[in-house]
Amino acid sequence: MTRVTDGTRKVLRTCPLCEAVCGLEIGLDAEGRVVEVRGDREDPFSGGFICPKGASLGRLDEDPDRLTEPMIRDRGTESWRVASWEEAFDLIAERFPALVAKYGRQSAALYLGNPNAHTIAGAMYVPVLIRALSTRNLYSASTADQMPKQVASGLMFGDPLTVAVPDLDRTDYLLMLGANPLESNGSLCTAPDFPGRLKALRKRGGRFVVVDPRRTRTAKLADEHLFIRPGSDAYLLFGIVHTLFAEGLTQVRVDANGIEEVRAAAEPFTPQVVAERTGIAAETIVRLARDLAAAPTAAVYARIGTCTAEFGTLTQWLVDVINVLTGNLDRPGGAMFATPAALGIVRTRPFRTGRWTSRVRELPEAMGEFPIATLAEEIRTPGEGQVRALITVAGNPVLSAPSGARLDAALAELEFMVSVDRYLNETTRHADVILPPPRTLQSPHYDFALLQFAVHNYARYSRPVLPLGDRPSEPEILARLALAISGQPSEPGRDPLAVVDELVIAGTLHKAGLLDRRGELLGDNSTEQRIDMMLRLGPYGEWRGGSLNLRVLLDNPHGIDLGPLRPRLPENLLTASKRVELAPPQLLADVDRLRAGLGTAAPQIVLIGRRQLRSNNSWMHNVSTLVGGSNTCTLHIHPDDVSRLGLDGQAVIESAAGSLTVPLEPTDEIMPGVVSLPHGWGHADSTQAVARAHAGVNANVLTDDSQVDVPSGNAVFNGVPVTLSPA
Ligand SMILES: Nc1nc2c(c(=O)[nH]1)N[C@H]1C(S)=C(S)[C@@H](COP(=O)(O)OP(=O)(O)OC[C@H]3O[C@@H](n4cnc5c(=O)[nH]c(N)nc54)[C@H](O)[C@@H]3O)O[C@H]1N2
Ligand SMILES: Nc1nc2c(c(=O)[nH]1)N[C@H]1C(S)=C(S)[C@@H](COP(=O)(O)OP(=O)(O)OC[C@H]3O[C@@H](n4cnc5c(=O)[nH]c(N)nc54)[C@H](O)[C@@H]3O)O[C@H]1N2
Ligand code: SF4
Ligand SMILES: [Mo]
Repeated sequence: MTRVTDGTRKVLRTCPLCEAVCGLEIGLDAEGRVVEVRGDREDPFSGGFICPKGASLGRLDEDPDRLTEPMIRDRGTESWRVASWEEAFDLIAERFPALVAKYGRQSAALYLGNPNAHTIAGAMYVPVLIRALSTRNLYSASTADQMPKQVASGLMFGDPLTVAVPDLDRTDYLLMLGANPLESNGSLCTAPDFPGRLKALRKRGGRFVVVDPRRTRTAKLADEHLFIRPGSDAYLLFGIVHTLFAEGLTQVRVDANGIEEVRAAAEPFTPQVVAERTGIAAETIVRLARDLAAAPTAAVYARIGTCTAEFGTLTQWLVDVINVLTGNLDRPGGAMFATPAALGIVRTRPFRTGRWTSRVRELPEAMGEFPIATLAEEIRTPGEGQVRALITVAGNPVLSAPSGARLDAALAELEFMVSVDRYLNETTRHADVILPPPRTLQSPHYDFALLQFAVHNYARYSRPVLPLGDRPSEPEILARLALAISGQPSEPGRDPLAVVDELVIAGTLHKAGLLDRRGELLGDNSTEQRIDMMLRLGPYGEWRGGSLNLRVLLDNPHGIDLGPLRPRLPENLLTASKRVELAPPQLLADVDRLRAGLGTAAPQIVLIGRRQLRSNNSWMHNVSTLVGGSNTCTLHIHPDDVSRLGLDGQAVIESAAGSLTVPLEPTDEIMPGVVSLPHGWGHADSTQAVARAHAGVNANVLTDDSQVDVPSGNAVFNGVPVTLSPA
């Protein structure tokens, strides 16, 4: 894996910074400093692709403002001091269990942020923490992101992780809504070099259409771009479904229940009726339906612009309804399911939501979580079960949750808070204790979550490339935190990580009837042995008639190609009927809300978000090579709106939730009546020097936590009514 040239060594590992899972080749000097980062050309999935963030991995990992040691804050002050790991865990063991004893289990809450989808700690060790907490107050970035897709998929296929992805490399026609992979590099569609894959689609004669209120870089690459009124994607998709039925274009190829119910539900949404609401002409909607039906293969794909919206779940449902009705679900070139190498979470019962509801607003749980949109009121509303203590792991909800300013104020009222995070930032400044994870290069990597959504089957494991020294790994931090909140001091000489891993290994092998094979598991430590076990028990695994195990991945450090996506139905269905459920009652019930929306007048100006290539939510603004230029926090606005409203330079933007003063960036790449502000900014008080100098404003001051997508409880960030006035 390592080769030595003039004192530097080259190491290989997966980039953990976004969902594209690119292979990297990293040059390290004798002191372990990163001197160069390139795309790994021998990676069979990413083929050498790299983006500016991956290229800055060294700068990010070596950021001098990163925390390297635990921090303790003196209560009621802003004054922080460095502490030892023992002192930090002892303080938690002293305070946390006492609070829970006083107020009950539900008084403790956990928030899990986005990087948990990218780390081994998040995938393998967060469950230990959840078990130790045993509270219903679980929250994550999922309800500010993809929960609508998971609820729709869960109800249709029985498992919320059974998410169909466009078969990008083989499709003839791609309809993409609310995604901008040329900036984001793709989401819920793991595809390194997404731009190259889109160019290849066109080159092989395929067609690709983008639906977005902005003419994005992705839209410019497409054959056709359609502007759409924010929040109206469900109307457009229903118009397409209506047309498919009206013109006899349906050709269902999978076993599905509910086709007639879908036809009836689509009845009122004629292309003529939805045209005004969407801003897309009826003839265009009819043409889209005909093109989707006529293409040899086609896929509809819709991402964050359509998830974080008023009708997020209905939109995600209709995406797969169209994939089914056009005969494209589960066939090459259509929308397919990956076959990831590692054994995933084994569910045995069909997915349901609402098994319990939140205390204050009675919002249903989904996947065991409550919507992040209700956390602030759960903290601020007195009564039994009021949240008094919070743990955050890899999250910055003050900048990423709706009504961020309200949440900011709520966090200040907590009696105790612990954050596992690499920075002292807008959220963690409220903590009593911050526990920093080690550097990325000191951590192993395997993409448990993201390879579930890959457009090609693939596996790659990276060992840590730098030694940990005497500090704990992030898995160990989580294991020790789980002990501390349970009031158990960590015993010297007892490795809590090995204890956790042994329990999991024994339990899994017992269920599989393979306890006698324990001795065969490979790996330098118990984490690696667990990974080996999941590979052996996975669909390509040595214990399942294949040959895959950890040894194979260690021998292939560039990663291995496990072949194109292959049909999975009905084997991967977990619905009670063992058929695709096209018309889940819970979703049909929400169609009334959509119909009611047709009658309401559209607001004059609505706010949407956008992503920036050299950014990642809130936490990469402290690297000078990444900020500045196009990566600044400005309000995109159409020049006609600027002159109509008499604006100049800056404007005051106001919503039901709050107001901000923002610099304007007039551009005809956005629809009139729509403005766009990126999220993740607002670092005016930051202790991070570069981020403070490029502060921007918190877009989520404007978003409103009282608005959620009903079936999933997901936050609504796009289509927020706002007014603008001169600053
Ligand atoms: N208005 C608006 N709001 C949005 C969105 C939007 O489009 N518009 N998008 C939403 C989406 S899709 C998401 S995913 C959420 C993100 O919401 P969050 O996950 O809450 O926010 P991030 O900014 O990703 O914060 C990640 C945190 O993890 C820390 N971190 C980074 N790496 C590690 C690590 O290895 N270990 C640990 N322990 N910590 C680490 C960082 O320092 C940072 O504090 O934001 C949502 N908010
Ligand atoms: N460079 C970079 N990459 C990232 C991130 C980042 O912050 N920066 N964040 C990561 C995360 S957490 C995620 S979840 C993914 C998200 O990945 P994507 O889903 O590709 O996210 P965006 O680039 O924000 O693209 C969303 C698009 O939706 C459009 N849009 C807004 N409202 C609507 C609407 O109502 N209807 C339609 N049809 N379109 C709408 C916006 O104009 C925008 O172009 O990106 C990930 N990758
Ligand atoms: S596209 Fe994503 S995974 Fe690839 S180098 Fe950039 S940040 Fe890393
Ligand atoms: Mo996200």
